[in-house]
Parts: sequence; C-alpha cells; structure tokens
Amino acid sequence: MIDGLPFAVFQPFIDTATGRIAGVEALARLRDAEGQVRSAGPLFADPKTPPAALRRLDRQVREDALQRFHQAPADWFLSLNISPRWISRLRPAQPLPSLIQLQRSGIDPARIVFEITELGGASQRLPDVVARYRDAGARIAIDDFGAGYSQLDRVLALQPDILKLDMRLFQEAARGGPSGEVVKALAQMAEKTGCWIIAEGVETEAELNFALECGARYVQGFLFARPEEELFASDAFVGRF
Ligand code: G
Ligand code: G
Ligand code: NA
Ligand code: MN
Repeated sequence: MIDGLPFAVFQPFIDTATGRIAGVEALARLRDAEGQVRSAGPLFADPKTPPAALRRLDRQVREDALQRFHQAPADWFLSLNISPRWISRLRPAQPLPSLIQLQRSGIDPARIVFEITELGGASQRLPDVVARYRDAGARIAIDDFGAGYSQLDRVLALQPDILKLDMRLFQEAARGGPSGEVVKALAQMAEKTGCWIIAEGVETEAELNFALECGARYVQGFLFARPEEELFASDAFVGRF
C-alpha cells in the first residue's frame, strides 16, 4: 500500500535558443493526511513496492498532470515518466494505459514526451513500446542517459527523439572530469543527427555554460526552478542567456 494522495508537480525545461520555458516534466509527489508533501521517488526505486501499486501511482500522477496541462501555453510540451519495471512486465499485445489516458485527455500527442530510463530490465519489451508511443505521435526520451548498464547499441536502436544526460554524469563532466570531452562530443553529435539533448541537474552557471557548449537544446535544474505545484508563468526565465 502507498500512503498519501498522489499528485504531479512540474519542473520546467528551458529552451537554450530563446531562454523561455518550452515544456515541463511531471514528477510524482504524495500528500499525507497532515498535508505534508513527499517525493514518490523512493517508492519507484524500492523493489519491494508492489507492481500494482506502482502502476496505480503512475496512472494517478499522469491523470493529474494531463488534466492540469490543459492550462499550459499551447506551445509547451509535457514530459511523463514511465516506470521501466512496469514495461518489463507488459504482455506483448497489452494496451498501454499511458496511451489510453493520453488519448482520453484530449491533449495533442505531439506535445507529449515519454521518459524511459535505460534500465536493462526493460530492454526486451522496450522496442515495441517505443514504437507504439511513436505511432501515436508522441516523442521518446531516454532518461538518465549514460548511467544505465544497457548496451549503447540497443539504446540508439530505439532512435530516441531526446537524450536526457544523466545528472551525475553531466555534473561530473561540467566539473572538468575525465568524461567531460566525451560527454560534450557525444551530445554535439546527437544534436547533429537530430536527436535533442537535455541537460538535467543544471545547478550552477558553470553547468549552464557546459550545457551550452554541449549544444543542449533544453536545460533543466535548480538554477532555474525546482519542481513546483503550479504551472510556471510562460515568461518566467526569459533573458537569462
Ligand atoms: O522528483 P523526484 O526526486 O521525486 O524523483 C525521484 C525519482 O522518481 C526520479 O528517478 C524520477 O524519475 C522518478 N519519478 C518521479 N515521478 C515519477 C512518475 O510519475 N513515474 C515514474 N515512473 N517515476 C517517477
Ligand atoms: O530520474 P529523473 O531524471 O526523472 O529524476 C529527476 C530528479 O532530479 C527529480 O527528483 C528532480 O526533482 C531532481 N532534480 C531536478 N533538477 C535538479 C537539480 O538541478 N539538482 C538536483 N540535485 N536534482 C534535481
Ligand atoms: Na525523468
Ligand atoms: Mn533523469
């Protein structure tokens, strides 16, 4: 069982070309009886959380996010996290609840990004799931890219629309760590092939500068905003760079 009421908070993506918000990611939170809010992250990470509970949590958070996204500016996208553990349990012809919800919501699928981490356990079913999201008109992001233990060829064979650089890998690279030049070259190459790069975990000006050197299309992080309950004003960050 999961204590508390699930809901979505939003964290913006900033377009590095305009300095404006281009979209938001929905992240799960739980509100307990006393009104205290906590992250649902530990539940997603805990292998003991029952799959049915996770599935319900994901569904409630998506429902809340999709409903409230009707209030967002028309050119924003909405990024939704998909649990890799759930994907690995899918039967081949099973309908995708996230797609059914999306279709019912009336939100244009072209405005939706599904974020999937590159966890190895999901790889069997992943190509088929990705194809179905894509056929529906949504985009696919590989979350925490570079931190998983899956094979690079498998991840790239999915032809993701977006790579979200893993936060720790990115921050380490920005600090001038040994991976820095490789991360930069990889990001630049991805952008050249039409795959967007998102740098997440941008906390400092130095990290923002490194993200710009990488050619990242979007940046996300505490330098701009933490996840918040309300949708942001569309002009919140204009002029920062
Ligand atoms: O924002 P936060 O610190 O709570 O996120 C912690 C972790 O939980 C992150 O890895 C994030 O991807 C994951 N997470 C947050 N919201 C959701 C969600 O709605 N669904 C799934 N599957 N994972 C989520
Ligand atoms: O796995 P996923 O990438 O969805 O998890 C994103 C997590 O990272 C969320 O918990 C979010 O709150 C957190 N996050 C977002 N921006 C930053 C940041 O700039 N610094 C840190 N430390 N965490 C961040
Ligand atoms: Na994510
Ligand atoms: Mn991530």
